[in-house]
Amino acid sequence: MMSNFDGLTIALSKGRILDETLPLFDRAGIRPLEDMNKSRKLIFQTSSPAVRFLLLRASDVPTYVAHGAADVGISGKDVLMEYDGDVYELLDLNIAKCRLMTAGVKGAVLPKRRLRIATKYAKVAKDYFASRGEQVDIIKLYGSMELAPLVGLGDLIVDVVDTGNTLRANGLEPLEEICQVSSRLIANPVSHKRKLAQLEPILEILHDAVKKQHLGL
Ligand code: PRT
Ligand code: MG
Repeated sequence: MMSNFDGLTIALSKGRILDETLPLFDRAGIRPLEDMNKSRKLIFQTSSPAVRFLLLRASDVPTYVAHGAADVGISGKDVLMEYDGDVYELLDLNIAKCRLMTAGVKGAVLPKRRLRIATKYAKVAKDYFASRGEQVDIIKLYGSMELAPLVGLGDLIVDVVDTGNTLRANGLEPLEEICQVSSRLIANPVSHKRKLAQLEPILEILHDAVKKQHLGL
């Protein structure tokens, strides 16, 4: 149906990123033609015939962009740090902010042996502990990390934390901050060259919208 679409394809994900991104694109005059939160569709036409949105799992956005199935996309820095493929990071949108942190059972004393880290952020966790000269064993998970240390799966977790309420509700405490996280506009390197004329005005408006949003305007 849209296979010969030659405009700009933008990959987004449901939830926080969509909720905080749509107002930014709105400022650029780009609005989906139907409610992306209610529809079951995965491809959305917008008020600009030259722009369409894809709705993906957050962790799949860099994959679509790296392979050129989407020209640009919006991804959390946490997701990008785990991703191996080739994408350009064009703009820090300063949205969906949180922190990557280590966390453990409240008050627990860590064992002296090599630590086991339960996380979906295997690469981030490995690099973080290696940078401190600590060898750890990574236990790869895909979600609900808060559960793991409560039932003896791992000594610590590495996860993104916003308010910390989820950790507290599960008897965990945040320990160390690994880095700050926000969402980034990423691009396929070839699209970035080939579609620059189309991309540049949108980039400029987004850049401006981020600045204004930051100043509360
Ligand atoms: O949920 P799904 O498996 O589809 O994918 P996802 O979890 O990667 O997507 P989504 O939409 O939950 O997150 C998208 C991006 O939002 C992440 O990649 C982060 O960059 C960013 N972000 C910002 C967050 C949070 N804040 C956040 N709080 N992502 C997840 N959380 C989780 C947190 O881990 C905790 O379990 O939300 C829960 C509530 O956080 P607290 O600390 O406020 O309790
Ligand atoms: Mg989630």
